[in-house]
Amino acid sequence: MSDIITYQNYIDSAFSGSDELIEVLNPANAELLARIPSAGAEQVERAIAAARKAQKGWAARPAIERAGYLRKIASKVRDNAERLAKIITREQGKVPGLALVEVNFTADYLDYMAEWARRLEGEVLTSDRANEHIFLLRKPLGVVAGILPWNFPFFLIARKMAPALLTGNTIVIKPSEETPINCFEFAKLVAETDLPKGVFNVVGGTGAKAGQALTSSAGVDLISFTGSVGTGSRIMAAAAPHITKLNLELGGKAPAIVLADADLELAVNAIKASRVINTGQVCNCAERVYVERKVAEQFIDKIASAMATTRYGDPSVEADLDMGPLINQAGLDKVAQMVKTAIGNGAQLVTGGAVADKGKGFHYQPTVLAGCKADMEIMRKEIFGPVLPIQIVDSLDEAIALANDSEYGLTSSIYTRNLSSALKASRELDFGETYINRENFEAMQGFHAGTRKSGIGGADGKHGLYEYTRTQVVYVQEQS
Ligand code: TXE
Repeated sequence: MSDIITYQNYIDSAFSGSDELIEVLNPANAELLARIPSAGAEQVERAIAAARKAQKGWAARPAIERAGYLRKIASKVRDNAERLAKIITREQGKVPGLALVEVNFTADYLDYMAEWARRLEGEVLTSDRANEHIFLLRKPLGVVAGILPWNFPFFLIARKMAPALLTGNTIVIKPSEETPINCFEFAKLVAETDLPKGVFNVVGGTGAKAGQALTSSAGVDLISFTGSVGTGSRIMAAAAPHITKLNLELGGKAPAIVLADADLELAVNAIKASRVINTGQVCNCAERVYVERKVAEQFIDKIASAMATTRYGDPSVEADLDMGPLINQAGLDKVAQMVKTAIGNGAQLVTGGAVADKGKGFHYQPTVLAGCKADMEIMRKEIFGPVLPIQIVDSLDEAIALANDSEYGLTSSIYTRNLSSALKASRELDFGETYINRENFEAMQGFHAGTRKSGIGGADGKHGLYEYTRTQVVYVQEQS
């Protein structure tokens, strides 16, 4: 096992280890891939202190200079795209094509955020007083803590780092302990640039130790987190004593509404692709379907056939797969248990429904469940796996009411050829995003934000960028 790399924290532009290590496994075959440091409070505080020390100088540079560094890093990412994609496939389990999309999208995202350098704007406000000038300045927050999930681990580095750095903040990133290798490889690329010391830091570790230390620190000005509702809630509690600002993306339970007048082929293809992509581990992929009775049988037949043809396995070894494994044993157990409970509560298994016999990896069969009811766990909780539960409805109104009756409010979709139905749905669906006649992904120039337990604040575009700033209003009275 001599070729197993032990990665190090990246603090103040230097790599340093930890006594305690965490093993990173390949989810497709449970083989050991690498070891990473399990940082504790002392290392986390050192990273925060480095970021603090660097922040004022970083913010003092012209935004266009800060953007230049983002562009340099984007270029390094592109130069290493194939290698990085292979790493992501091995540690996260997504198929090579999608891993490459993730890497290139990450580079594009860094470039996109860099473009904002000349567009950061304050405001000049009208005063009620004579000879007074009111200026609204937009300022960085200070030190950002970025806590990453494992489903799009590489892109999430950029989603948090790019707006943070562009607006003059510095950052400490903690990748998920499930998928940290790509983040340490990213840090190595950053280290090859002349990015000033302490602007970008990475600490490895668990949520309970490194994550808790980061989110409960008095030295952090914004916590930007993507992950589960439970962890989001724990982070809010950790942030409470210092009233630290939060930006939380906590997943979804995206409803897909299929009306009788929909283009069924399009609906089937889009919903299937969305349920299979990244093995169903995407915050905005279709998690439940409401189909109108008139086309229900046809839709269920078609989607079941489509799901049954899904090619899956170990994406590092087998070519032309549609999906790889789930992230870990806990993810596999959760999906299996949810399907079992749904069937026990009366859902009909149309296809799939079992852990796949694929050696030691965490593979689950693509599954369709019909006859689901609103109160079933499978229609209410995030599955995060290749399982599609379907409920029949009698009208658009019923579908919208069921869709909205959820603790999540991230994304939603509707399939119809009727413009009025599409417009009514976009007006009444109570979600941060609504897709009409398509599924995910979201655009980098959009605004990815959920309501209810899906989170607080959002990411991407102008609105996402400004989440990393605060305003200061300056009143100037002219002297006579
Ligand atoms: O997420 P966690 P898990 C959902 C999805 C999935 C479930 C569980 O339903 O099945 O969450 O995934 C860090 N303080 N999503 O358990 O625990 C942790 O180290 C600070 C949806 O992997 O939320 C990791 O870096 N940090 C989601 C990150 O939080 C803590 C994407 C995410 O882990 C911490 C991922 C703590 N106390 C999962 N505890 C989406 N929004 O798309 C953990 N962490």
